[in-house]
Amino acid sequence: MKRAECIGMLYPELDDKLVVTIMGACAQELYDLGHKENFFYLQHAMGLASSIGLGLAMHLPKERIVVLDGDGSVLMNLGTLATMARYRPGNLVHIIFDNGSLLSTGGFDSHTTSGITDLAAIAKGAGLERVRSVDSVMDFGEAVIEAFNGDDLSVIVAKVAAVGPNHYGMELHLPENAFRFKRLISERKKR
Ligand SMILES: Cc1ncc(C[n+]2csc(CCOP(=O)(O)OP(=O)(O)O)c2C)c(N)n1
Repeated sequence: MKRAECIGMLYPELDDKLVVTIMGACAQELYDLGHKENFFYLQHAMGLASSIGLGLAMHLPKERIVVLDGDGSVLMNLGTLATMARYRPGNLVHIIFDNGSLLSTGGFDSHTTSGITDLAAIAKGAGLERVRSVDSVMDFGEAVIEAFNGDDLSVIVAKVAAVGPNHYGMELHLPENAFRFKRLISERKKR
């Protein structure tokens, strides 16, 4: 399965949520479907999308936070899984697209290539309880619905092909995206 297919399936469900993505291919695939003000593409800071998502989830209990992550990024910040398990905000859904690759910087193999490292097992070992590993679009959709309908922190490790967009480039740069995202959160807090 391709990450773009999963993101396409997810896209209509994201309007009422706050979404944080990693940089590069994943961000581009979401952006290409049409930017929305509730999307924050964390450029450059590899590994930290989950930490930002965790912070948002803990401080905004009325919001549902979705993090779109990558295997390389999670491997760079494995401690995030233990911190998530410890604080366990029920409004956080952490989706890890595991393509076994550092795709956005040339497609180098990551440690999950050929099943060497099992991120779902690491997440469970870190203390996370709702962890699902999926490798079909159907199972991905089911796991997402289950996560969105539930009220416990969920991790979905989606095994995807190491393919991405055929172009990179956004009209929206990081500072502007960050300011607008923060403003949107402030507005929503007043509701
Ligand atoms: C600290 C740091 N190191 C390296 C990079 C360069 N970099 C940007 S994206 C990326 C690969 C990310 O891999 P993954 O999270 O698996 O996502 P994918 O690109 O495969 O979608 C790398 C190495 C960076 N942005 N920050």
